[in-house]
Amino acid sequence: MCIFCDIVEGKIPSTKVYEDEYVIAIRDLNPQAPVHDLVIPRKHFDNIVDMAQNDDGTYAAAVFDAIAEVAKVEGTDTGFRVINNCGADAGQSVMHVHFHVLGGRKFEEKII
Ligand code: DGP
Repeated sequence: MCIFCDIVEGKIPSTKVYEDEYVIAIRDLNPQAPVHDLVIPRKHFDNIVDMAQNDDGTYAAAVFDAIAEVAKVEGTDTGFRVINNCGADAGQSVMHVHFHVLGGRKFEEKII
């Protein structure tokens, strides 16, 4: 069972801000900034390593396009931050690869 597969399939409700053939983007349940969306490939990959090994580049390209679209749709395209937590030690809590798009405020120069 995977929460994000269920969201992709519409079994769990979410607020979608963007979708195409390969990815969806939804508002994060627990936002850390005025804009906090998650770009999620429709196909299940556990994390970036799984995606790098098993995607021919289609989903990776779609993720980048979607990130740019989300920033535009959310009105934060003059500055935003993209975060991926890869693996438990990095704080990944949902084991379906996803990319946090954060914006709507100025961030510090320090990344963490
Ligand atoms: P990470 O820690 O990188 O695996 O981030 C998981 C994010 O997913 C976290 O910020 C909260 C969010 N999240 C978890 N469950 C749900 C859900 O059911 N709906 C939505 N919209 N977000 C969720």
